[in-house]
Amino acid sequence: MTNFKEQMEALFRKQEALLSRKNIRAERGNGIINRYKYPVVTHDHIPLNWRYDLNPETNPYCLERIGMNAAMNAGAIKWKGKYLLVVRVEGIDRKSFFAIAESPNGIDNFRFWERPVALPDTEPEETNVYDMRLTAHEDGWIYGIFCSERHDPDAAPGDLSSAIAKAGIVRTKNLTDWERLPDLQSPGQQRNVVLHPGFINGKYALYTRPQDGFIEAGNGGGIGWALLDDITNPVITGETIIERRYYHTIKEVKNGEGPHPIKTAHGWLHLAHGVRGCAAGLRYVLYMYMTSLEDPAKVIAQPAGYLMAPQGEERIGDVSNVLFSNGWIADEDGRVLIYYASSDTRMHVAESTIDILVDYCLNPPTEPYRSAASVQQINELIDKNKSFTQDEN
Ligand code: BGC
Ligand code: BMA
Repeated sequence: MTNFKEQMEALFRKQEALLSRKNIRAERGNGIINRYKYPVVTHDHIPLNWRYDLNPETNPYCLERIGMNAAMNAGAIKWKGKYLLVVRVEGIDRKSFFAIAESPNGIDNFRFWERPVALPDTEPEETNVYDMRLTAHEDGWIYGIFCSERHDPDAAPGDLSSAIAKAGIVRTKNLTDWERLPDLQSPGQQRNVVLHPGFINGKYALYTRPQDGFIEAGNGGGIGWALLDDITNPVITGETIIERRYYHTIKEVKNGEGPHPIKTAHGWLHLAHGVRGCAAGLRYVLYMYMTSLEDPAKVIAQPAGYLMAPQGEERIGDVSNVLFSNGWIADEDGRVLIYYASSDTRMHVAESTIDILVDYCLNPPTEPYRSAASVQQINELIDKNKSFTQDEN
């Protein structure tokens, strides 16, 4: 009791050491991306005054009063020279909410703003919100599209798991005051909805992920594309699938758009997640594809397989074997910072450049769909390499 002050000071010191720790670039791997050693945001980064009662009178044992479980699936934006993540923070009560963490360099020193995001509470049935994608749109607003989840009113009595996932839409000019627009109206359920940054023939354009049920993509088939006349009355009237799922690939069970695509001289770079089922449950990896500059819904490049899969400590967490990304930042100097969460638990950063990611998308062989074709691809590379292979004697 008497050492409240010391205990609290120790907590603040420990947190400050974590917050100010310099991140370290991992050794060069495959050349495409470079991971950084330390997670950039974790539940330990959540400000102590959101969790502890700092008054020794009312908290004599110096206990944490509101526990935090995870900091994950963050949207990202560079704003006024700072790198911002709109983090999905999840409490020990399993409710998630959004909170902005800011870094001066994008790779370390992320600190949360004073309070969580004040998301307008317009839907009494809305139980959980998560996975916001940020888009600074050509119309001058910054939009956030997130998943809004509620219990399925038609669930059988006693079924407390069936839920309905919809896309909620907010917008802001200063990332502090948020205006909530009506939820996206779509024939089925939606998760992973992302706003394209520019107008397409004068319309707002969305990457969607229609799904039959709460978990199953079912006939939903993949990443969709839909145009909206009016974002303040967001009704999907037509939706085409542009990036499909396939048997025996990394996206056999589900896939979904990550953050909004990045424009390059060669086309739009897309980051997405692919899911397959296995004995250990679902496995989420990150993959890339490109669409054409003239038509951002037309796929022009699909390197085979994943860009990043859970590795080392990333493999373990609340929902193990998951990498998920809904945020990246393309810097003015061509650097790309990929923010990704591992196993629904913590946020990391990996680094690349526009040039490398474009080269990566355009040059590797495309999905072979069959083992025999994979072997053929390898043999072609060996043949091509013959005159370059180093002497082995
Ligand atoms: C969880 C999400 C998850 C989804 C589907 C939701 O209740 O909050 O993290 O992606 O269920 O499993
Ligand atoms: C969901 C996603 C994420 C999550 C993933 C793995 O479908 O929307 O929220 O990271 O599953 O649990």
